[in-house]
Amino acid sequence: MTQSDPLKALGLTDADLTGGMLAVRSPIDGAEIARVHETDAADMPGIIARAQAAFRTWRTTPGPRRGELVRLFGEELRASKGELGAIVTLEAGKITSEGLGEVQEMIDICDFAVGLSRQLYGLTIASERPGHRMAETWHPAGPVGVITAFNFPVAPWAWNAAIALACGDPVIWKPSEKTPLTAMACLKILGRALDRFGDAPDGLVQLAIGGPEIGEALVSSRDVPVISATGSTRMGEIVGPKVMARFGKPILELGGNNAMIVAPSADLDMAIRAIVFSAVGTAGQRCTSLRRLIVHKSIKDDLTAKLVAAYKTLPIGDPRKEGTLVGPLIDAAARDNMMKTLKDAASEGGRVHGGAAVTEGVPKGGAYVSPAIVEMPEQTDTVRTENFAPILYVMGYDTLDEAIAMHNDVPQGLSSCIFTLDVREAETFLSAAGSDCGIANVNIGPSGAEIGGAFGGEKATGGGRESGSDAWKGYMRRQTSTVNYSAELPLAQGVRFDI
Ligand code: UN1
Repeated sequence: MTQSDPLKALGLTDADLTGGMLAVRSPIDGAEIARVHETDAADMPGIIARAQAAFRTWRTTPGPRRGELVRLFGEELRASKGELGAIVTLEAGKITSEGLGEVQEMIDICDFAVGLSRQLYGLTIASERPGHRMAETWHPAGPVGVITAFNFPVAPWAWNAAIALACGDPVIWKPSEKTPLTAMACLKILGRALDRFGDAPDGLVQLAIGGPEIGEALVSSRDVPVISATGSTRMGEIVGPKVMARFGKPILELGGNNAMIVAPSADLDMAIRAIVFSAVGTAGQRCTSLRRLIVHKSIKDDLTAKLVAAYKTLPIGDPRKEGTLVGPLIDAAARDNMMKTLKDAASEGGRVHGGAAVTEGVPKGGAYVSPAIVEMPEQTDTVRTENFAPILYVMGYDTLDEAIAMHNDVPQGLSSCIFTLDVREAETFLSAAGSDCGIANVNIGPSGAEIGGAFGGEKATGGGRESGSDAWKGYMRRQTSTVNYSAELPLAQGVRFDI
């Protein structure tokens, strides 16, 4: 298969792939695969106006009919899963199975959103006044700006888009500049669903490709009431306050610094499998990747030795090749950053295993590395900083209280887990005094969450929730209404105002 095959198969034309200013490189070998056209920042007001016009029609289209569009999109995604997964691999460097898994996550959220389109439930509330009925109703919020990152180029967009569409909101998508092709391919697939759907308004889902000025246009527009942004904490620190300053609703999914506590009773074979997948999968470039291992001192040396041995057998290389488990980092800058971080950790007393650039047996031009394990004497500032690379810090603990304190003593609060067979330890970890993260697991690694739950985290992770549970409420506006069906006009709180 040539590199352009899946792109062409999904309907991307030479005009889409050539003649633009934005060079797209595959992390597999650094080769340029396309030059795409960026959106002119001057066009953003028009794009936002089109989304507003689409909103006026879409908000009154019945929810189940909106769900029908999402159902068709899910069908089209099923039909194009192989090609879209291949583009994720080509553009983000994920191994084939993870590229396909990301598309599956899109399909899953479509299924969820189809059901949701018939379940945008409100409440009836007991009124204190006789002959009155109180209710809470959810209405579409308006255009949703979705800003996504390179590491999951399509699934987080789909979490937002499928839910937003079911909720009655148009979508404007600004993908990472590193992964515009997956975004363009998604719009082609969605286009097929829109054709079959028939009467969706123009401009229901629009793509805006480009740099910070595109994001800025979305973030600062009062006509884009919801901004859902995935990326670094630094990005969220800029986006969040700007959206709030104009009273928009930010949904932020930012950095993670996810840990696993391994207790003395843990099933170590299972823990090792979970650790390796979470720390090394996606070359450590998930926001849910395992970055810190907090291990009971009685088993620390044994577990570390087993992990170091397991890391030595990891197949590193071309992510398209059957059997590869570690593909490339996104680019050379990510590799340089990893190497610098390892030096910093070593200078803080860390003992580094692995963590070298790999040039043999891998495609030339890609940034391949051997994943690193770093034994740390304590949780230092370097450990507290998220590094988007396969670096796993190992630290020891004596008591569970100490482990939980260390666990929570980082700025981020996305995902977390404990491996233990002791129900007291497991429940303590999940309790109000346990993990402070948005996601907390027992005997499962921190990555690879299903779409049915709300996804997101606390503290520097931004507090946003996307995907399942009642995250849909973030895409709607809440209306409390009281209807008086009596012939009296009693006032609340017993207030008297007789005229
Ligand atoms: C991300 O890295 O931004 O839980 C999303 C997971 C995936 C999503 C990760 N379902 O690892």
